[in-house]
Amino acid sequence: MEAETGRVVGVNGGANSPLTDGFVCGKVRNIAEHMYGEDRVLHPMVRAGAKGSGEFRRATWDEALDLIAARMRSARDEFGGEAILPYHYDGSNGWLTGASLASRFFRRVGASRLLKTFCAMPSKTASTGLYGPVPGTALEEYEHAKLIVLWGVNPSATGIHLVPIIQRAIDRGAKLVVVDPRRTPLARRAHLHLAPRPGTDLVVALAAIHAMFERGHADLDFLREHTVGWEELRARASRWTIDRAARESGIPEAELDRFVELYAASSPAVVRCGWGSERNRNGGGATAAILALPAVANKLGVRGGGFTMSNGDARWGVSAEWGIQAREPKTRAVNMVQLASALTELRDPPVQLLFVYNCNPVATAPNQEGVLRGMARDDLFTVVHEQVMTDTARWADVVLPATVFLEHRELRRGYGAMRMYDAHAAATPAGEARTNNEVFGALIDRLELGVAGEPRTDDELVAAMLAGERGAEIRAQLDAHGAAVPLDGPTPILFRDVRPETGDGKVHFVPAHLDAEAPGGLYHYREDPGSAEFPLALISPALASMISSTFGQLRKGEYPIELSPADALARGIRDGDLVRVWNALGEVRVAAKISKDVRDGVVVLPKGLWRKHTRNGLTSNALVPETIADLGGGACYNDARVQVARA
Ligand SMILES: Nc1nc2c(c(=O)[nH]1)N[C@H]1C(S)=C(S)[C@@H](COP(=O)(O)OP(=O)(O)OC[C@H]3O[C@@H](n4cnc5c(=O)[nH]c(N)nc54)[C@H](O)[C@@H]3O)O[C@H]1N2
Ligand SMILES: Nc1nc2c(c(=O)[nH]1)N[C@H]1C(S)=C(S)[C@@H](COP(=O)(O)OP(=O)(O)OC[C@H]3O[C@@H](n4cnc5c(=O)[nH]c(N)nc54)[C@H](O)[C@@H]3O)O[C@H]1N2
Ligand SMILES: [Mo]
Repeated sequence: MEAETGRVVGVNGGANSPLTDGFVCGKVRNIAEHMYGEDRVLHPMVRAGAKGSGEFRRATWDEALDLIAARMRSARDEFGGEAILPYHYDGSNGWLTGASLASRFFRRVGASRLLKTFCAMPSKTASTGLYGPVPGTALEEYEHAKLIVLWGVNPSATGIHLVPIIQRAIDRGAKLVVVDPRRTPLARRAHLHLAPRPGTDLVVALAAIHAMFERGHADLDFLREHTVGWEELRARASRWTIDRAARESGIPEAELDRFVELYAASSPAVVRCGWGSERNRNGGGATAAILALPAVANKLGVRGGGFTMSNGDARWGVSAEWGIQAREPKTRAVNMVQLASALTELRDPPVQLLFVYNCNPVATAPNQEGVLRGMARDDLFTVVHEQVMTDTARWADVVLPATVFLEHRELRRGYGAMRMYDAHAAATPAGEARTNNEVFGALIDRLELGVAGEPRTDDELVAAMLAGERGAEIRAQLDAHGAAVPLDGPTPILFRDVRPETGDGKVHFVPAHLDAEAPGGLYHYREDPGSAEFPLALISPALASMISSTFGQLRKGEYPIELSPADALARGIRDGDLVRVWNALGEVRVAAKISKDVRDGVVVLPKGLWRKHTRNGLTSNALVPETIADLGGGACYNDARVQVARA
């Protein structure tokens, strides 16, 4: 990183991560455009025109914070603390800007609690249910695999550092299987590409499990010694014969067969499970079944085998909570997926004050028109702390300028790599931008919620989070190498170096709490929500050029919806035609792009688009229901079912 006179002039990859290995993706290489572009929010602003008009007047920090504090007090006095709703996801934030003083503040105010369910909740609930909080196979280790299965994940866009590792494994003779309704760049290189109908991964994985048992590929000795509930899993999977799963998923029987035999015969075999398979009504059960497979066939305990989900579950021995120092109150919980309903329907008390930070819900939350109706409420006071003028910030009563990661300190863990970094600010904040902790620290003072002696500055917070002997060890690693590794090292192997953290050290295939939570029980399959009226599955995968909606302001022009040649032909749609895409929730107008990479019955409009990227100012989320997944309250982005016609 080069910082001259406090301004970022360029960004290059660092050498202290063997995973990234000096390489930095295009999005981040262009960070200066994000930091110094015309959409950057440079000073506090108070709404001057109608809600959503984007008309603001400049204010001082004191004026803005006083106004917010006054509205907080009046909301709390009149309606109670639960009338205040914090709204954030913290997707790319670390321990300092993700929680810390914001959590302390909202807990002490007695605000409604936000269930952070945009992403990874079904898969995390499933993986920790089966294995406990254990790390998955380190991505560096994939080089040693003989078979790599990419299930509902598209590393070419979302985790670019895995791509050269996969290529090296292929060069050494490894086979690649991709499970994805789209022909992704790696699906093109794969030896086998299974293209399921969205939301059917559960039956695909259960059919593979069933076949493993039927064909003698299950490791019964391992199952008896190291697992609980395998007979129940076997019984539940038995419904899903290969031919039945083939019919439900739309994958040819012969391909499912080939997958089963390839997986059974290969070792080391590793499954990289992604998030494409979790964002639907069956997402939790799907992840559970996908992650059960490596235990049924016993692909564990060897280098380059096993599975990876999120690697955030590595054991660090320190906690972000240590910086918060405020007990979580038992106030009302609001699922962030259901923001539209929360703003338009919730009573006792209604949401009176919405505080958005680290998040752009107008672009990223389901039921977009519902969210917009909620944001338009005259009696709602909305604060948005943002780096750039997003679709959400436009609807605010007060916009506060936020620092970009190069302008503040951050303690962060990798999403893929099992490493922790303590990144110091490399640039002076643009304009009057302040960090999350500066903002929430000031609000703690204004509402007199502070306790003398507790950590307040970023330095104090980091010291609190890295307290104790283990913290000192991490500190020493950070100082010496620029990165720290988890307690079990950077590449622990499950069933060799670590055991499942389930209490008895065994894999639990049908944990009681998951079985109770999932409608119909764990591994119960819920039918496709499509109908004759709305038969097409709309999926919204990630774009390589953005991180969810982040950097969307830099993207010029409209974005097309992709559909298969057969689906286009059946509707008389030609490439480039303007189409309407609609269902009972809403309608989006965009150009059509005919693509052989999309399977029939599926249409694709990426996640994170801004309103300016479509003809009518609505994006895929205008078509996404507020329904939740079987586990973890997760979003069902890929359960949107639509019809498409020429406009
Ligand atoms: N460049 C970039 N990188 C990112 C992000 C980004 O927006 N841009 N987002 C970050 C975040 S927040 C996350 S959560 C991760 C997500 O990382 P990924 O999980 O890789 O991302 P997605 O694009 O959501 O989904 C992956 C694939 O799942 C497929 N898919 C959709 N529905 C189904 C299904 O029902 N079954 C199966 N098997 N596949 C399905 C999609 O076609 C897509 O190719 O990436 C992170 N990295
Ligand atoms: N249709 C559809 N929608 C989706 C998905 C999908 O698959 N389909 N996927 C979902 C997924 S995986 C995720 S993770 C969510 C993510 O959705 P969001 O949580 O809304 O994340 P982003 O779109 O990245 O927006 C984050 C915002 O926070 C701001 N920000 C970043 N750092 C800071 C900071 O330090 N302080 C403050 N105050 N602000 C900061 C950025 O400028 C940016 O505008 O989107 C979800 N939305
Ligand atoms: Mo995500």
